[in-house]
Amino acid sequence: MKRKILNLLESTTSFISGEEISNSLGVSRAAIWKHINSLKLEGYNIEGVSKRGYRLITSPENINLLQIKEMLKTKLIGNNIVFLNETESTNIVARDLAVNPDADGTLVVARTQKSGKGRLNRPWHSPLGGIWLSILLKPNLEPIYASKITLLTAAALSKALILNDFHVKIKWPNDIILNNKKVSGVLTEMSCEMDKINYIVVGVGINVNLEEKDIPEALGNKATSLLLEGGKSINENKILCDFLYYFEKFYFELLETFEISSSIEICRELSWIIGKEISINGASGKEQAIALDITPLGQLVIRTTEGKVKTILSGDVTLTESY
Ligand code: BT5
Repeated sequence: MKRKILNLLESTTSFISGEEISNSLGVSRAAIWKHINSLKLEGYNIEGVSKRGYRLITSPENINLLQIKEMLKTKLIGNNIVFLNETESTNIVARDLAVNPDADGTLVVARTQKSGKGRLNRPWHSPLGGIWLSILLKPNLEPIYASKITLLTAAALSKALILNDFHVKIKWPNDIILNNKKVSGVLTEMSCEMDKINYIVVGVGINVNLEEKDIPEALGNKATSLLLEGGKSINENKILCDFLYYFEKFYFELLETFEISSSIEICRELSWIIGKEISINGASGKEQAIALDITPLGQLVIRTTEGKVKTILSGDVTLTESY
């Protein structure tokens, strides 16, 4: 019976009255109430409003603070968690927390973002069903290390997704690609002085349980989700905690050695662009090139159409043939 009630709730985003459930399943209102309470204990977030009925808001697979706290295996990242149903952008929330002296490692997670952002202020679509998070860091490092944090984040995302059987690729420097479509992106923002980082905010978006209807048409053939590629819904809390585990591991490696060797190895091994013709929009404008390698410092090595070999610190890459 519990499953039947759940089927009804899952069939709509609106309220279903107790009477409707009772009539269609032939059970008493008291029995419905009992089953709804038991579903809530299993992690289903069900809203009950008198005279309107019940409405399913989220399933246990969706982000929820309780499960994150249970599964998190990190030492620093997520010691403080700010959990929000909705916000403009988790990166903005994290940035505003940076004045707090104990904020190092704070994790901000939101179920939805109204103005999620990508690099260069491009919009980031953030409906329910994704992981939208920001990590606030206050490392004792020089600003030059900030771009390494983007790469180690991409490496950690890949490790976590591969652990969960999604064979992703990395599009240097900040995209995670699954079956030739973008499934995740990283936005690293920083406040610094000449020789000192004040704080870094690492923003990560992962399309986990987004359905086709959740992806705007304009992104249709460029974006995908774990649900769409794997054919079943995935526990968002597990993906988030697996990611944070690897993120912390690679971040500590940077703090201890000032290098990100393990992450670079992963970025090279899983590169979606090495050996391919690309178009790169970087500091020196747009160029056609072949991506050759990623250096130990995390720069992209390219050979331009004029045959010049160069290293690029950051830029926007597209594959010339398809992407
Ligand atoms: C990124 O930028 O890929 C960085 C995305 C970071 C998002 C996270 S969510 C939590 C945190 N809070 C924020 O406000 N942001 C971070 P970029 O490489 O510039 O890619 C942006 C482009 O990706 C857009 O112009 C769209 O074409 C595309 N896009 C937008 N939403 C998408 C989505 N959900 N999935 C895949 N592609 C998307």
